[in-house]
Amino acid sequence: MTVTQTPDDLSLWYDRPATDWETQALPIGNGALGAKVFGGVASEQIQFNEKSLWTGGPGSRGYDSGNWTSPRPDAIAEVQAQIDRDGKMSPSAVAAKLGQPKSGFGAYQTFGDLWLDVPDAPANPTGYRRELSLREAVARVGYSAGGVTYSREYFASHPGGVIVGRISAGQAGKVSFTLRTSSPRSDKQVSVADGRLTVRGTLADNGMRFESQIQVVTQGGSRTDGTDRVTVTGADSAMFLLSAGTDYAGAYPAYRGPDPHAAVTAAVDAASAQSFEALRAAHQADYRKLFDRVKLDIGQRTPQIPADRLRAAYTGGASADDRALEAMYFAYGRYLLIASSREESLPANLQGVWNNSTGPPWSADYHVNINLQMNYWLAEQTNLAETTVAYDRYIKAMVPAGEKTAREMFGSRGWVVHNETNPFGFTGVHNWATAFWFPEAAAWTTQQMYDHYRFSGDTAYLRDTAYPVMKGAAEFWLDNLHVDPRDGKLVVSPSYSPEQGDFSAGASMSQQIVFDVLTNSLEAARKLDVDAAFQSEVTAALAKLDRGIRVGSWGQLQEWKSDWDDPGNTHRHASQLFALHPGRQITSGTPEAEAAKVSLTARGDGGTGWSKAWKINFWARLLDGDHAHKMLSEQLKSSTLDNLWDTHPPFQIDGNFGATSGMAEMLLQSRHDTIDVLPALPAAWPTGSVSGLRARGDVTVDVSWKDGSGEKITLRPGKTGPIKVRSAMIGGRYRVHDEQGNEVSASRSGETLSWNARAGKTYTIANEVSVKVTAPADAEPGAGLPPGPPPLTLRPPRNRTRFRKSSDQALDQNLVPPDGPGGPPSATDVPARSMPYRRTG
Ligand code: FUC
Repeated sequence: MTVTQTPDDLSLWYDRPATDWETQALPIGNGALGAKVFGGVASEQIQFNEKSLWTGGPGSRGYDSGNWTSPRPDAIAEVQAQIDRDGKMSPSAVAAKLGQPKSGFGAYQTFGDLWLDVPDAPANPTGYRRELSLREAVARVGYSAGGVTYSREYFASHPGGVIVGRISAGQAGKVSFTLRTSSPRSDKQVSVADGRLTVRGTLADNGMRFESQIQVVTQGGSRTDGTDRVTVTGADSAMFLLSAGTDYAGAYPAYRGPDPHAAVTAAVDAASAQSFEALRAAHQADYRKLFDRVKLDIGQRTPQIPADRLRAAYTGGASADDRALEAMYFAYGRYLLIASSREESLPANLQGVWNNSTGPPWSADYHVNINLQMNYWLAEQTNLAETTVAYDRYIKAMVPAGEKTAREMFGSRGWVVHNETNPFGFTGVHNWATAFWFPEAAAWTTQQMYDHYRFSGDTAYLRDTAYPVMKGAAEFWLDNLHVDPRDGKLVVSPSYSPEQGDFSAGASMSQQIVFDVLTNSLEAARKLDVDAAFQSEVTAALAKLDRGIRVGSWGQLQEWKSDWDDPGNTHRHASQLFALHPGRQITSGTPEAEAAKVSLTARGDGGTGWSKAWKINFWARLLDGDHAHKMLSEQLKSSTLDNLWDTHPPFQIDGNFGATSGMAEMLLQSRHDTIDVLPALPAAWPTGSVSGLRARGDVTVDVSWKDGSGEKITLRPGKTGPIKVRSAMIGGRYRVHDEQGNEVSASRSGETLSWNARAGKTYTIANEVSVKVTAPADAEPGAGLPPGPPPLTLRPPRNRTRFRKSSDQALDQNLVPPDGPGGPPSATDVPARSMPYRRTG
């Protein structure tokens, strides 16, 4: 049956208010501020956050950054010696030697709740709708009662630094409510003056000052200040403007800046002076500048049922509703990153920016043995590079703390951070035996920074921002690699594959991460032409480094240097596959990739939310689009809440971000020097298009496909230089032209095309297989092509034999025989098999 397509408005909507924060309330945010909207009719609840409100750190009792409180000069060497001797050591034995109780780590705190109590609220409103528009980044609540329509709109403005709400009605004088706040904290005071409610306090735990101000502005009616609330009566409409801040500053060692009062006051004053429409227009212009860059069409249409029912009815099949949920989930990942990671705030934590408690799961911190990194996998690929500014600043600010830990615990150069960290440079250890020791984390966090350079080609960024941090992470390992007595190779010891098994030397992930940081740093130093001595040191270390890639007894990619893998192990971490994703050591189509597939298959399709999300990326990198899609469907079926938040369980945002990244990897990859278009397209998305994705090398890519085959690829390079594009479509008949319709001279090898691209130009590779024949019957192939688009009606040659005999002529005309020069067409390449000749542009 053909489903009528309607424009896809990308709204999560519901037909009832939320009663649960975690699973139902809808998130808005501007990076620093976040809020969850419930949409209650009689009492609206808006829980809100400011991302730096944290207990712990300096000022908190016993805070030690996780550094050993007294020196343990031989502790690491003793563990290494025992592992050298016995091959392994239990996590509890290592934790007893190297760990210590966590002290003053702290936790991310809720700021509180804003309530709008509505007097005489209708008991049975009609037409209730609560929604979050991903296109506009606006949450809305609407209903009717007694012939009057009531509506509320909320957004978090990045340019304004405020959360804005407007309450209106279709009839004059119908807006009445009392605005008040609540909070689990006792270390605060509330005051009200001139319609402005101020909550101010000092965290008892660490002395951090915090303040929030909420200004109520009315049109018509009256506004009355209470001692801790503001009441609006009989207004035509009313607006509130909320800002919040703390005296946190991301600067070692004090982590304190100015009192937040002035900044919060200024933001609320400035917003109060503007109309709601002006505030919304500025917000949307800012948001859409980022969000609108990418559009995905996998054949979805606007769902006719609420998002919770859409999710419950989801089968993982190919119905338009299933695709609508998938497309929405993709867009939601981008929405959530924009909402929780903007330039001037901390990066997105385990819960983005949203947290309703004083003791959130895992402190809603920054876990760095997968989670923080996963939060940013989508950033470059889905054209949201600006969101990584917060990440970079955070990692950079961690370096001095990490240098101290490297010096004091390891006696080494460079910097280090372990399993998880906070906003106060917690770079040392605690003693949770299976998740406390992970010094590889620092190196892993720098991968995103190098990738930002690889995507943007921004050499100044590489020199000034990324390289110093990468170099420090590499130096740490230059000083800390250990000679493995088993084979003389350089290994990490003690080494622990997250978060299972025994400690050993040279677990695969440890080695792969060290390989990654050394390789990246060397590439960067060469590119920048700096640090010759460092380059030699890295080159020497790489020559002796155990690369952490081994195929084991059952064909698996070993997780440890010894073949300990159990085929029945379905642990959520699949750390040995780092080299496949997010690393770039394993390339598809190699024996190592086959081994990765064996391991991944054994791990199964279950796992926590983020684990499933990672598996989407793994399968995409293994070029198995159907299995990647299967993992996406597993995530949507069993790890997604009604508000489409990922659940570990409980709610953890990394799975949202990792899944969006995985979907992007299905459509476009660029881990080496080739842009791989539609590398893992699943059968469930036979026809569609995506625009605005980014490839490494500073290229923006659009692609459309039909019946599983690429139709048109458009590439917009930002830099002049060689470009290489691979697509199954290139194995068929195609034409390459620039934006003026000029043919581009490109050379083909198999399914890969290369040419010298010029910055600012637009190159299009158009599939010509499905194009109608209009050339005269006796025309030569390639003859009579019109100079510009729309192209191109190239007729398949009638006399195949003639062209086979005359390959020179064919090559002259950019036509090559099907089996040369790049070898026979691939098995998946239907157009190539059906066409006698291919055009190479
Ligand atoms: C890692 C994972 C856990 C959880 C935690 C926040 O340690 O192993 O599953 O996601 O981070």
